[in-house]
Amino acid sequence: MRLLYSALSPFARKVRIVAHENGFTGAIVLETVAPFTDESLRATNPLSQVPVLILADGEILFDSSVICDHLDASGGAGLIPAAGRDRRQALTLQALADGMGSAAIAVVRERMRPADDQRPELIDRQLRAIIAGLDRLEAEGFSDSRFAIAEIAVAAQLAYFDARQVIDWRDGRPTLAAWFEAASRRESMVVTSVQLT
Ligand SMILES: N[C@@H](CCC(=O)N[C@@H](CS)C(=O)NCC(=O)O)C(=O)O
Repeated sequence: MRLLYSALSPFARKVRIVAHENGFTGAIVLETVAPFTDESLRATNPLSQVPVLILADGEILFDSSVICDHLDASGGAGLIPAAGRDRRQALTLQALADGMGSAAIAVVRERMRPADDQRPELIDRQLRAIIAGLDRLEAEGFSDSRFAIAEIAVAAQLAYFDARQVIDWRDGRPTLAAWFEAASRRESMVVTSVQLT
C-alpha cells in the first residue's frame, strides 16, 4: 500500500495512527506530496487533498475517514464500532475533530497571507468553530483507557493545533489537556509525530 501524505497533515496523522494501531506500519510506503502545489495529486484525488491510500491492486481511497475505515476493517483492531449508537457517536466525534482540523487549516493559511490582506472575519468564524468544538470535547471527558477512532481523530488535531500554534487550546480545558498528555505517550502517537525544527 502507498500513502500519499504531507508530514504535518492532521488527517494523514490520523490515518498513520490508525495504521499503526492495526499493525500496518511496515506494510505502508509513505510518499510525501505537497497538496497545495503538486498538481499531480489530482490524478488520484480530484480534490488535491492528502491523505490518499493506494492499495496493492491500484484501488484508490480517500478521504481520511474512508481510509481509516478500510484499515480498521482489514486490520481488525476494532477502533471503529461496527454498528449502532456507539458507531454513530464515534463517527460524529471524528467528524467534529476533522471539521475543527479543516477550520484550523483555513486559519493557518489565512495567517500566512500578508497582514493587511488577511480577512479577520474569516479567521474569527473558523476560530469560533474550533473553540466551540474544544468546549464540547472538554465536556465529553475522554477516558485514558480507550484510544479508538474518536480519540485518535481528536489527538491528531490537537497535535496540529500545537504544531501550527493555531490556538492556546489548553487554557480553561484541564480535562482535555490531561487526557491529551497521556494519549501523546502512546506508541502510535510517538512514532507518527513530526518535530518542527
Ligand atoms: N476531509 C479530508 C480533508 C483533507 C485535507 O484537508 N487535507 C489537506 C492537508 S491537511 C489538504 O490536502 N489540503 C489541500 C487543499 O485543500 O487544497 C480528509 O479527511 O482527508
